[in-house]
Amino acid sequence: MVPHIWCNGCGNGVILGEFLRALDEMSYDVNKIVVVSGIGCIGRISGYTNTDSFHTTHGRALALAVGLKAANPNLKPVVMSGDGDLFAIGGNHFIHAARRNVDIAVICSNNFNYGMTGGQSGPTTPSGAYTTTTLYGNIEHPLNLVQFAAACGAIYVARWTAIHVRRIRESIKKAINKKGFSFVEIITACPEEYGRRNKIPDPIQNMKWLRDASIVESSMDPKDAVIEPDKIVVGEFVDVEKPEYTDLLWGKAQSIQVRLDKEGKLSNVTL
Ligand SMILES: Cc1ncc(C[n+]2csc(CCOP(=O)(O)OP(=O)(O)O)c2C)c(N)n1
Ligand SMILES: [Mg+2]
Repeated sequence: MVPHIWCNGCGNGVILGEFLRALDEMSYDVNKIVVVSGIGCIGRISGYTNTDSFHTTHGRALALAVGLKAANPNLKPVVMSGDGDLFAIGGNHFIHAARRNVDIAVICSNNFNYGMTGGQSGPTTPSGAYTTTTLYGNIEHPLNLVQFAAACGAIYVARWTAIHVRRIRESIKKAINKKGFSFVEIITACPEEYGRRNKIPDPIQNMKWLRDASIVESSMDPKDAVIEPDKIVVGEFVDVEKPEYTDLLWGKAQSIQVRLDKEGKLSNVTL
């Protein structure tokens, strides 16, 4: 299957490489990992991993992963999919898998558009950006995936760009090791579809943009993790523990309520 199908300058190869390096360094039992992807350029990733893997229908990667985990809690589904797949057609599945805290590591390649189908706008396309469906500039407000994942209840939330290779690897390791719903957003360049229409057609120019715009702000409130034309806040934003859905389902954990005290600290109360 190698060389892969992704374009020059696309960050998907970086995601694949760092995922494989993470598994290798963790000495993780790959028989327990199931790579589940949706449809789109990044969706092809499930074909490149020597694990059990599913290239599912558009938007349904998380639905399939939840089913896998509920039926066989010994497995660790790793969902790798795109901004369009996870947050447009699949947005509803994201909300409820995160809310239920199902033990799944979600790695999202956010290239701000539907790369595979010719560069249409999607839920993360920045306001004013040009795409094949926003010829006069995007009039919509984009979804901030870090804020969204945190609000839905993810227990680990991080954002990096495709130039933060070592940070991506460490975050993927954390996401796989956490028992619950983890979310790692990776901003990836898409020179061919997004870059070409937004005055950054060259792969190197794209990488420089990601480098110059990124500001590492770990432990920042997710609501402040903005993405602006010249500023992409990256880092780890959520890292908490909560009972996991399939443990509750199979009677291995007790339900707890997470409460916010007057100083704004989270505390757990067993019900
Ligand atoms: C039900 C259905 N609707 C639409 C499509 C067409 N389609 C294929 S990929 C895609 C968007 C993928 O975008 P994203 O998830 O951001 O992945 P990328 O290609 O950017 O990596 C769409 C709309 C489809 N395959 N199935
Ligand atoms: Mg995309």
